[in-house]
Amino acid sequence: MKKEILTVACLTPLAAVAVTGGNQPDRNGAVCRRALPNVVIIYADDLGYGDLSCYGAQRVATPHVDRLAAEGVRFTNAHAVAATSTPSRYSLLTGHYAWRKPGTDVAAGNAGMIISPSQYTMADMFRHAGYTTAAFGKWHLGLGEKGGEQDWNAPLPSGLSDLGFDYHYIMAATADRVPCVFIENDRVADYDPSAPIEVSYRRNFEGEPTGRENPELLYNLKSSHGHDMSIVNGIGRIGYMKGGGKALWKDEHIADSITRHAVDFITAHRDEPFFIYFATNDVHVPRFPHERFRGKSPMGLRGDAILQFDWSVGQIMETLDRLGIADNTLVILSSDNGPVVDDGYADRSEELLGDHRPAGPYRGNKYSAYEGGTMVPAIVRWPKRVKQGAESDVLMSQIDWLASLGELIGARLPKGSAPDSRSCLGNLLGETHDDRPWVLELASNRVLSVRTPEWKFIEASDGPKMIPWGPKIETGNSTTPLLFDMKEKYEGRDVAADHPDVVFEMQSILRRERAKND
Ligand code: NG6
Ligand code: CA
Repeated sequence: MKKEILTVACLTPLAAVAVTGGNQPDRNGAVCRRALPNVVIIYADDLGYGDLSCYGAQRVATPHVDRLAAEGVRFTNAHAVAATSTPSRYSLLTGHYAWRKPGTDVAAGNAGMIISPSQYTMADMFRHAGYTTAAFGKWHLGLGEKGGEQDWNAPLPSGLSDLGFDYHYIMAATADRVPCVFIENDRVADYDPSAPIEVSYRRNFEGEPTGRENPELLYNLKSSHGHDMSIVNGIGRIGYMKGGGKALWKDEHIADSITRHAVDFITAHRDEPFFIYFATNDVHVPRFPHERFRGKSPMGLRGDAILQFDWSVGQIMETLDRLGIADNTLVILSSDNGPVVDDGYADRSEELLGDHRPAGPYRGNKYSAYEGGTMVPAIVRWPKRVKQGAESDVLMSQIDWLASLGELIGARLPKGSAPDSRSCLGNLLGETHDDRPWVLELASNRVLSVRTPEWKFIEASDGPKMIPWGPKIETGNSTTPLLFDMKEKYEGRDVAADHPDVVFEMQSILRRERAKND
């Protein structure tokens, strides 16, 4: 089911004046199309607020990311919408809070499409404005119409082309979930007809080894919890698969493959405005970077994966520089959720962490309701308009990036689309400092928090204090509501009892927002 694509190649005249300084389009829209800035979103996976040297990391150096920060604006109060991947990505790409929609929690590798083709996405927005659009890397938002029923040996009947992407080269879910193959434009890339692919999240296929029964076959990485089903490339995964042959990825080549495809795409489309969603596999588990990076950080494989992420950023920038288009490309770098150290593989990241603080000064990690779950690095570089070396502590959320970028390119969003996204373009470009009055954060157990410039409120819930399945992470669950004064960055002292009025106000915000679902 394809959406009708309008071929609006131009900005509205008003926006054209703002961006081009008055260049008017010719009849084919050529001038105005080229005047649009390219937009590249570099979206890391599980990269924490404290994981980059420009955010204070000492035990790992990230010179390419640091360059973006030095030449752009670095945000110190930017939030992902959720503390896990699928709901964060869903919200970023649709401008609709994932908690409003059932079925948006961490997706299996054979989940059906979570964003429905009739929803308006960020990619639709760029495509309608005349951009060529592409997605690379981690998808994790489902493919095909019905979960569990995809035929991976034929073109998928629905996928990213129905969501506004002209081109895609993606992983269906995460590197720790089957199927372990890349999907290029709805088909398994490098498909190997001699090894038909079967996938199940319910049962294994006859005669296929698993991490649980054949741990001796885990020659690249052993699991620390879970990840004991199919074995691919000597690494245990979540879910069962059979076949794949030459199409199966090698984890050590994932960053190279994703990056090469993005570089080729940029090179081919250098003369037209493009929007790229570049979603790296780094630094998610299983961490098994290329040998160029393995052993290169003192922090083990997690640190090595950060180095590999930085390299990927460098490759994108080098390509933009080489083609002479870096100055007219708006690059946004961020992460889908907070960091996690041991997330299910015995990669020694915990033992070798030393005094590195992946979440910086914040409490909690990925999955948590505490700030460590959603506080993420965010950097915007666009030399044409963004001041160099700026820093901003404006309160912002990725939920607003769709509307903000829409304002930048003069997009007219269809009525009812991106309902939770508000433009804060000035903030995103470092030109204004208008705090969002509040930001909503979704923890992995669906508990909602409200963050304002001054306060952090976590609603009451009855879940466990610690994540129950393995990683040593505080959830932030509490049977009474929690309130923290964010002058102290670490949420250590609950002051709810001292400020019943603030607690009431925060509860009202949640009530009002939830009521919009009805
Ligand atoms: C968890 C996985 C974890 C990771 C996470 C999703 C186990 C034991 N843990 O269930 O490894 O894949 O899901 O991470 O299987 S996310 O960043 O994609 O949301
Ligand atoms: Ca993630």
